[in-house]
Formats: sequence, C-alpha cells, structure tokens
Amino acid sequence: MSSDPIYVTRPSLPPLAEFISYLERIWENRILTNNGPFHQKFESALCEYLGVEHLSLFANGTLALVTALQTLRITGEVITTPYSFVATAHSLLWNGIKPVFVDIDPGTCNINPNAIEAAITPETTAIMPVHCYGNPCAVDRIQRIADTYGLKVIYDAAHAFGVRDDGGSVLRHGDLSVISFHATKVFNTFEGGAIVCSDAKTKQRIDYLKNFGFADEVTVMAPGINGKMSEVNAAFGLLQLDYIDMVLERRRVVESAYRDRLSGIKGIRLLPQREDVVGNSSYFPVFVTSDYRGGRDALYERLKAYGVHGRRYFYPLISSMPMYRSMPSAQPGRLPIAEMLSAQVLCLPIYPDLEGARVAEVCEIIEKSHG
Ligand code: T4K
Repeated sequence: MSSDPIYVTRPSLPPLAEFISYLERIWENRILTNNGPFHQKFESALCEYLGVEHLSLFANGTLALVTALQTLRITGEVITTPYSFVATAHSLLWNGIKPVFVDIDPGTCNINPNAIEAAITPETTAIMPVHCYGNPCAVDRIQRIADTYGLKVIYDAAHAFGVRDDGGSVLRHGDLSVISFHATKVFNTFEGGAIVCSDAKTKQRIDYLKNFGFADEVTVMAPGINGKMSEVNAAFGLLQLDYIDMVLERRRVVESAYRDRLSGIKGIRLLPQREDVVGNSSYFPVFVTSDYRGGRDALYERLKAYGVHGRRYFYPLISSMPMYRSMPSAQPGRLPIAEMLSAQVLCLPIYPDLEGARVAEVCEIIEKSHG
C-alpha cells in the first residue's frame, strides 16, 4: 500500500503555463477588480455553460448566501436543514434571521418536504434547502409549499455545479440559487461563488448589493457589502471552464469504481443514484451502520492510520453547535434522521486525478476492517 496520504479532495488546476497569458492581460490593462473584462466574460461564459439566464459572481459562496437573503429582503424565520456546512445557517444569523431546522430524507440527505409545512409560522418568510452532495432536492414539492404559503425559496446549491435534472440545470429552481467555487468544490476559482437568478432586475439588485449598494458614483441604494470577485479569480475561472467537462468525467469514473466495489458490503450504505439526474460526483458519502464492526468512527480512524483522510461531512449537525442548540427546532430527538446520518456518514476521497489503484486501496481497507 502507498504511504502518500490521500485527502478527501484535491483541487483541480489547469496547466500553470496557460494561466500566464491571462495574468499578462491583467498586468497590461491594470483592471484588478470592480466588474472588469475577465469578470464580465466569465459571467457570460458561466451562464452559457450552466444554461442559466443570469448570474452574479462573488468572492465566495458564503457572501453570496448572505447577499441572496438581502436581495429578497428575507426577515423573521427561515426553514432550513441541519445537515449542511455551517455557512448555510450562519448566513441566516448574519441577517438577523432565525433558522428553523427540519429533518431530512434518508434517501437524499436533503430537507424532507413532508416536514416543512408543520414548521411554518406567521414569521416564516422563506425556505433555504441545500442540494446536499449535489443531489437535487424535491424541488417541485418545495415550490408548491412555497407558492401555497407565499414563501421565497433560496437554494444553497454550493455542491451542485453542473448538476442537471430532466428540465436542465438544477440552479434554475427557486427564486435564487447560490453556488460555491471554493478550492474543495467540483469547479474552483481558488475562492469564489455566485448567485443565479432568472431576471435582469434581480441581477441588478444583486450587483448593487455586492458593491456596497452603489448604483452610480453618487447613489447608494442599500447597505451593501463588498462581495466582488477579483479579476485574477475570474480569469482563472474562465480557464477552468475549458477543463470542467474532463474533470466531471473523471469524477464519474472514480464514483463508479467506488460503487462497484462497495455496494455489497454489509454495514455500508450508499446513496441511490437518480436515473433522471446528471450528477457531478462532488462527494462520495458512505453511511456506516451498526452492522459494520466498530461503526463509523472506528473506520474513520482506521483509514486515517493508513493515510486516507476521509471527512465526516456533515458531523456535527449545525443544530448541535453552540449558537443554534438552544433553539426549539434544534432540540435532540426532533431531527432523528439527520442525527442518525450525521453519526454514520463518512465522505471518501474523490477528485479527478485519484487513480484507480488508490480507490482500490481505500476499498480494501473498508473491506478488511469489516471482517
Ligand atoms: N454551503 C454549503 C453547503 C457548503 O458546503 C459550503 C462550503 C458553503 C455553503 C460555503 O461556500 P464557501 O464560502 O466556502 O465558498 C470545506 C470548505 O472550506 C467549504 O468551502 C466547504 N463548503 C466544506 C464542505 O468543506 P473544510 O474545513 O472541510 O476544508 P479543509 O480546508 O479541511 O479541506 C478539506 C481537504 O481538502 C483538506 O484536507 C485537503 C484538501 N484541500 C483543501 C484546500 C482548502 C486541498 O488539497 N487544497 C486546498 O486548498 O471545509
């Protein structure tokens, strides 16, 4: 077995030499930020690639989430999932909004639409679901509930770059969708993110809000923030787009190698794949049940001893963190599926250049640890 460590992910990078000419152009024109030429080009190239109408780039996904809530003037309570990266709920607290956690569906790890209605109060203004691991939420049911109760829907689509259902990009659903281009994501710009929306007026408001609220040199429309993506990140993103199809294809190969080898192991549950969805293989979660000797944490430690650094995304649950745990919706026992999955989950290494031999090593450790 190789002694090189294997991390849960490794960022995809284009050949360095190809990036130099992009940098030279920035050095020539000395436009470093504030909606420069690379920024504009990258926004249109992304819209085209993703098949969406409008998109506003951000410095990272978290600022995009915070701004998405400001865009729609969301207040009061927002129904969301406890099974996510902490930025989902933090974006609510940054806006003075109360998160209301509801349980998830064990087949997808996404918010359970059956649990949403019971959590609606007169203070509820929106739903913030997460397409966890890039698996699409029950978008039609969520939209029906939102329409019935007059709620907005903002998708945290941080994991869902390139994911399509039978109608096109999953990013078209809801009022707004937020993606992340962090180093650990399927598509990265070092740091970065975006809000996807469906009309030009909303994009205009987002663009004001991410630039301090400036509409022109002397007019400030709103207490905006500095959420802008720089020219270096935008230029890098533009180059990354040339490689994304290859990246996605290689990720699929890794995912299918894991599925072939791990699907029969007692005590290891995999998430089902939907036939009507083109996924992005962004994560490879396995759920270690009580049938597996020692359980999840023993396997996590054993893999680590072999230099395989899986991650327990998403453990602990957001609802158990100090700033959330006293909330009524966060009380232990109220989110039984999320609690169970959070105690079972282990995300195995997945990235485009992870060789088949290394995948086989990871699988072998999992097989051996069981017996
Ligand atoms: N919503 C959701 C659902 C999200 O998952 C996230 C981010 C957000 C919102 C917020 O979007 P951003 O504001 O981040 O754009 C990571 C990421 O920092 C975070 O972006 C991501 N979710 C979350 C799921 O994972 P950590 O603390 O696990 O990252 P870290 O630094 O431990 O990296 C994991 C492994 O990746 C390392 O062991 C090695 C490798 N790695 C990482 C980095 C940063 C590299 O090889 N190179 C690198 O540059 O949070």
